[in-house]
Amino acid sequence: MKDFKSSVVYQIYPKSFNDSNGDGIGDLNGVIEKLDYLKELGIDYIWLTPFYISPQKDNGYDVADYYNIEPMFGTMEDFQNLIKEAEKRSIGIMLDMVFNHTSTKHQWFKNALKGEEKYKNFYIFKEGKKEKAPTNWKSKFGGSAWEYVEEFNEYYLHLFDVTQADLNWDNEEVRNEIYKVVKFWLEKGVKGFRFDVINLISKPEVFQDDENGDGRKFYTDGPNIHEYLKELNLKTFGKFKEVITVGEMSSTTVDNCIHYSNPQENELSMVFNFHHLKVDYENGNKWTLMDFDFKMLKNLFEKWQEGMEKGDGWSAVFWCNHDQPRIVSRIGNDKKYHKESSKMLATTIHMMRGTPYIYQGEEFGMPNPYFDKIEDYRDIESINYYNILKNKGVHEDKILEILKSKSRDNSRTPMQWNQEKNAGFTSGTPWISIGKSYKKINAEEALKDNDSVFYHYKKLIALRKKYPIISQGDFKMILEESKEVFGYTREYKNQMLLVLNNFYEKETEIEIPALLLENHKKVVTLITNYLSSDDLKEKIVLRPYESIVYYIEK
Ligand code: TEU
Ligand code: CA
Repeated sequence: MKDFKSSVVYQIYPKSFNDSNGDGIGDLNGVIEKLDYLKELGIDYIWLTPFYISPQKDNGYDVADYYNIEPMFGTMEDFQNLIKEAEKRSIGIMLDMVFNHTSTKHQWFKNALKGEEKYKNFYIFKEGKKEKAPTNWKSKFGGSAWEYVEEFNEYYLHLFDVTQADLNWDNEEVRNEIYKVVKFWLEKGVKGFRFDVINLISKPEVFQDDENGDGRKFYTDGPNIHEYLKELNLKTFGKFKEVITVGEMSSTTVDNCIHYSNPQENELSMVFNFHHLKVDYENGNKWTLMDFDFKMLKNLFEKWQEGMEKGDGWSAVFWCNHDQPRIVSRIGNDKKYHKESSKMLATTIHMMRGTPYIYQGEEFGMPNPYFDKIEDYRDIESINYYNILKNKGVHEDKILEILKSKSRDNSRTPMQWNQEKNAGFTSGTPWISIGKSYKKINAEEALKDNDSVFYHYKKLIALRKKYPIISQGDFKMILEESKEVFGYTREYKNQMLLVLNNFYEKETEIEIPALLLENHKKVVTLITNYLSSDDLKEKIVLRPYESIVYYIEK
């Protein structure tokens, strides 16, 4: 049995991973073909984003049937085969469960639209007038969170796209249907679950206008959320001790996340939060251009690392996923310091307290694709905001600049496998264009180069297996005042890790606090991103994006 604290999860967005049959869309057999590659990297679990029946308005996060596989991804037999082949390589499969909403093409919603009371109660319908929605809440993809249904003179709630109707978790029948779905996949041998925006499922009793926000304060970490998660745990995966779970928590708090993930609570194994990925949002607004705020980033890491540790909670630690631009383009430097900055960012995450998640392509430093026309974009959120900004009078060029840095499609371009046509992703026409960098930055090149980003990730994973301090140690931030360096220690028994990361191109000298230099029995440099780095001493010069980890025994 694997321990999730010393495990590493690899996220696959099947549509963009590997196409086995030339239709331009990645598929489950494509994943099977690449299992040996993932085995080489050393990961423990694969999290697959949704491949269920879906009209694909939001690339599968709009589920129309939880029990069947969208034919373009493959068949149930392919899926069983994937489980079996992964298991042979000691890799567990984690599934993505989207239970805040269903597609409006789901049979439940279709029945609701026919006026069947039972199914109307599966969703959140509220009375309203044609001119005025029940509340002023905003959808996370832009526009109102309510859609009017003429026949009923009512609105239904959709926190995301209008084709993603929110489920009514206060209805016990809905909860039982959901538990059935989880059990169905458990019986197929699934080893983990990622629950999509799970902290948004419990809606308030009274629906009212949000005077100073978009409504999120009423439904985020809502009134019955902990009760519902406990029930989900008890009625489904709780009996399967080896199954791991991670909840995607939108706009959440440390206290709630402790509650979600403290083992005594019997809710989830761990949680994602996104606060550290909003440090380049001007005044909290994603659709702007801004350099990342390093001070804010450091403060957030400190707050979450120390807070979660105090409450015995557990975090998923990560930079990248299918909703986020590529980190080497966002915080690193994907031109001059591609390797150095990719490795530094990797070390920063993998040495923190939590379970690291790697998003496909991150392991060799895949950058943003730098699309320069609107036709290249596929993502519903990007296209919605393109129109919203256009209507606000923002200049086309400016909008394209913003999308180039912020669009979710930055992470969704095909996996760059090699230098061949379509980066080796498909023999057909890819559903979304390939990134410009693929000739230089791809998996095959990375595997040929001993000093590549890939081998750095591989080493980080191997170190986690060898040194319990990496999963068990207590976290403390050091060098708080540094404007360039994020430094921290981890402590466990008589051991210590000292982790130094220069987030900038500028060379910088740091002073190691005297206390950390005393009484050493043994000091080893565990990993760095230069051929060799300074030994541990009072003053250390960090070169551009240099990152060093010292292991100390006292
Ligand atoms: O994401 C939730 C979510 O909050 C993000 O989509 C967020 O709104 C966006 O990145 C901010 O710009 C999850 C899935 O990861 C995402 O792919 C889905 O679109 C969404 O839920 C709806 O299911
Ligand atoms: Ca295919």
